[in-house]
Amino acid sequence: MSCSRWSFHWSFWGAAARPSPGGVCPCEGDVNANGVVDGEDLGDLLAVWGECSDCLNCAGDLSGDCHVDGNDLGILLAQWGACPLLPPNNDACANATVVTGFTGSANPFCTYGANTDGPAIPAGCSAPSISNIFSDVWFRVVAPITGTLQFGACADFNVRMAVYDEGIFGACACPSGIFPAALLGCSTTDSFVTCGQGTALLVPVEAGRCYTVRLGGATGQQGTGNREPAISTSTSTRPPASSPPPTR
Ligand SMILES: [Ca+2]
Ligand SMILES: [Ca+2]
Ligand SMILES: [Ca+2]
Repeated sequence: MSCSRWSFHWSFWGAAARPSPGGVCPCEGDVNANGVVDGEDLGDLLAVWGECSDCLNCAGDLSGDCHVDGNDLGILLAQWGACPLLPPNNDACANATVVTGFTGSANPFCTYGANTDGPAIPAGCSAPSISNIFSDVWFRVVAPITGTLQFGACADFNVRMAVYDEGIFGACACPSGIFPAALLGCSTTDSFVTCGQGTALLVPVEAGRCYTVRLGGATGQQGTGNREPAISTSTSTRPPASSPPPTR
């Protein structure tokens, strides 16, 4: 089990939007992700009216069709007011959010109202050592290539992270239960140049294998942030699976 701590600099990460715990997770219509749908969101939506310049990173496109138009305005107006006090959708490991993109764009997450459903962390798995990851939310990654998975997060709270292997039956699995997924590594909040409270792990991964990422906080710590998955091939190049015999 690899339990090293890793430090990086992410120049593309900005500060998280919400500074203090005790809020609510953003809801549909909450364009600026501050827990309430109001005139600020309306202004943000109208400011990007029309076709999205980036379909995957278009905050005003609430309907997900790469256009900011009357449909999105209708969604916003229907959600007007404070976002409901609901736990995040990926609060339970069984409902982990599937990660498919490995780009540099920001991917928001929120732990307000999340329960701690992951197991305790064994001593020595991070520096400084942690006993648990509280108010955890979950993500799943099926590695598209064999290489190194870098999973990082930049948050507005004291964030912690763990990465687990797939189950013994060769499928995605959670770290609790009769056949728990094995812990591969964990990390605590570190300081970064552009990220006040961030954390990251590097995990060697195999193509097609499922990995489960757990994000949470220190005791009593909840909040929002951006996660950043990245994957790269290992530095050693592998020969092709089969090479034709030389001919002359
Ligand atoms: Ca808002
Ligand atoms: Ca839309
Ligand atoms: Ca949870």
